Amino acid sequence: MSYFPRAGFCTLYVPRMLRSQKEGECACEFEQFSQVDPKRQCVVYCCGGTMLDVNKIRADFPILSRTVHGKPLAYLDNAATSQKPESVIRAMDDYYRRYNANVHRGVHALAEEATAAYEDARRKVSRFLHAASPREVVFVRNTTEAINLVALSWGRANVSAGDVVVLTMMEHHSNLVPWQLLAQATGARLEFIGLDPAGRLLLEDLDRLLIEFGGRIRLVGVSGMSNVLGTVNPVAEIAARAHQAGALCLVDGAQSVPHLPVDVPALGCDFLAFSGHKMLGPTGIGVLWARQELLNTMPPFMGGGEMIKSVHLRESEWADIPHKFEAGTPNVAHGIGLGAAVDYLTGLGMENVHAHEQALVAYALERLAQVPNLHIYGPPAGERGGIVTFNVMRDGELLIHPHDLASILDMEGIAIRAGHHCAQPLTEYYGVPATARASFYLYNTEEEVDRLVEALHKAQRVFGLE
Ligand code: C6P
Repeated sequence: MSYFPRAGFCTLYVPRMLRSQKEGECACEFEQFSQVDPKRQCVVYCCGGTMLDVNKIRADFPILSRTVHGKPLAYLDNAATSQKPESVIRAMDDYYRRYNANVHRGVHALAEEATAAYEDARRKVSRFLHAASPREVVFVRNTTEAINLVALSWGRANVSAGDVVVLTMMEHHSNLVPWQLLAQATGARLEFIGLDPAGRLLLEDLDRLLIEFGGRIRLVGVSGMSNVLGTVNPVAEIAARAHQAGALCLVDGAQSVPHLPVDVPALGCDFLAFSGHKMLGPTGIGVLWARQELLNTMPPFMGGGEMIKSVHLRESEWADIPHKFEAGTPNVAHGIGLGAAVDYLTGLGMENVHAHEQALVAYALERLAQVPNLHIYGPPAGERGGIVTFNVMRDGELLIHPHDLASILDMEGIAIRAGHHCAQPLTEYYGVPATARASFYLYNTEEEVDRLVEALHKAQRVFGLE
């Protein structure tokens, strides 16, 4: 796979040629680094390559060439799960065909090869996050399991009656329900950071809570990027404020890790949870990252094989981290698949992935703004990732139910999600039963956005609104 060389850095991404431009000119002020593709009439990269060669990338994803209801698939449901490149599928196939064995147990060749590949995947994830050591990478099933691990292990040991866990109004159920369970079991209370009208977090709420509850706040939990609004949250700022008050900070990275460059020391958080399946990897494998000192102090999450050093009838000694948290036979094939997904993303460069999505979401917001009766949730381009959630409504009344909208779009071969997106308190806050959501990834194109816009017009015609 090839990608454009990086010759400079620019924060101005121009998704399409502006009308005032001539062929070969770029609207970017650093024009010596910029190039324009005259055939597509569009800036394909700016300042030396922050954009991706999407056609080449699409060829790596077998599923993208299929049709749905006789139309080419436009897969715009990436926040639910991403598609998988050939290299990821091949890595897992290769494991089952050539060296399938259990890990960390046998001394035969297959077992050693499987263990080496599985632990290599852990090293890749560790480098991807800029973690201090692979020992800080705990393999779990998904983001949900990672957060439950923290709530059950760290939470039960460190949170008691009267303590406070601060969350936000935009959390996914996975970063809400585990804390509700902890609060019910311990007598701790939950407090919430609210939103401004554009769907940004009100950091003054955090400051107010830090003053009101002082040293009783044990943890601040926040999503790196909202799966509904697309808001990219100021995680480093929130972690710094939490630490000043003596609290820890957990980041739900389910939507941010697949789409943004991540550097855990720079983020300054204490826990980071994410899922492999949203970042080109398979389902059934996810990660909890935490600092070694913290993991070392935490009790095991589940008991069984793999997580022990020695076992006696009445007591046992735990294995070192990360294995202390990985009871039972792990998901070897999918761990290896996640390693291949990390290789793929690293090969493209996460800055480039992010830049592509920024350009695409800016284009989508501009085009969708021209669709009548469309209410778009969340902040402006530049403050959000590649997620656009909307409803067809007028004067606060839904004109088309999002499920009907998603069904009409499906008939056009366009996959979006409709519902509460497992963030029901947020849907309630906006006073609607559901919303429709298009979410982009590195293989999506402006043409697919155009098809989405066209299909939204069509849906309104079906309902007699246009
Ligand atoms: N959101 C969506 O369509 P799991 O299911 O454990 O892999 O991921 C849970 C999760 C946690 N946090 C955030 C911010 C998420 O977006 C998700 C998954 C999907 O929005 C499925 S509900």
